[in-house]
Amino acid sequence: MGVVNVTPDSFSDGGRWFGADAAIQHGLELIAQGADIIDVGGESTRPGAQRIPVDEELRRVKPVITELVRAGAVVSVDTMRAQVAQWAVEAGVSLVNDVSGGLADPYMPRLVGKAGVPYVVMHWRGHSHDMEKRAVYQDVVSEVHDELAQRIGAVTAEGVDPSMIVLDPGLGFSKNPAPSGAEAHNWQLLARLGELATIGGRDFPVLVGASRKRYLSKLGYLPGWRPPVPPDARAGEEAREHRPYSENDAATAAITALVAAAGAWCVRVHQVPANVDAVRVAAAYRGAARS
Ligand code: PMM
Repeated sequence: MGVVNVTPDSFSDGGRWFGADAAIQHGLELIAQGADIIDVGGESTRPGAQRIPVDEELRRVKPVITELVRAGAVVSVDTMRAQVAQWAVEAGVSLVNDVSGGLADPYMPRLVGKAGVPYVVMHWRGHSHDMEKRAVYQDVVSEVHDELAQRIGAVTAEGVDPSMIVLDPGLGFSKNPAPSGAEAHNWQLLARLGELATIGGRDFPVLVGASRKRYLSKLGYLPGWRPPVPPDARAGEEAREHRPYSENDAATAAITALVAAAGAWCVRVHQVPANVDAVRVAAAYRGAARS
């Protein structure tokens, strides 16, 4: 799944594809590079982000989704709002990707159930403006598992067909970015992905959104890399703390290989070619392991 963020402020690519034409071109490029699904979102969920009005979200995604559907792409809409999902489903998107797993908008599960499209239910504990303070767990894997199980119960009660649900551990969302130790929530979820997929005796497909996130920046600077010198104040500040998000593509591809080998159904990534290769590596590896 290739990401097209039509936002001025997303985590790693905010502003790059903000204009509709640039976003459409980028989506078409990701397909040409091997993405099977294009995920189009109009609202940034970076830590600390404030919400935007629904009209603005629709204004951002409408031309991009319309054009990508017209080009024959399999399109997913990344939204927490039923109103946006409804427009997108009518416009021809194949999948609703709701980072709140139906918690942000009570009308979402019923809408998705009626539409009969696949539904990505991500682990989420609250909106971005204060999600970091909710990163408190005794055992992150069992708590994420149990909270996802609750969401499955809630959305199926609203009419979502369980066979249409894709689970997502929500890397970076109310998860501590620490690289090791008891607080390394993202790494523990990745290492024990298989435990998350089985809920109520049923195995769900799993989507992993590891791409470029902050916990990868905590791995340390790449050999030979030097922080940029201000005047770019944001880049300077970011670089002093940890390496920039744009330097995380190789680490992302490494994670893709690991989770694909562990049986993940989909990876949501910003940069496609290396991740297509990583998926091929995992397929060959799994094939050999089976034989
Ligand atoms: N992460 C982001 C946005 N949407 N959707 C799913 N299903 N899973 C994710 O992990 C996820 C998502 C935030 O990442 P970005 O703003 O860097 O694209």
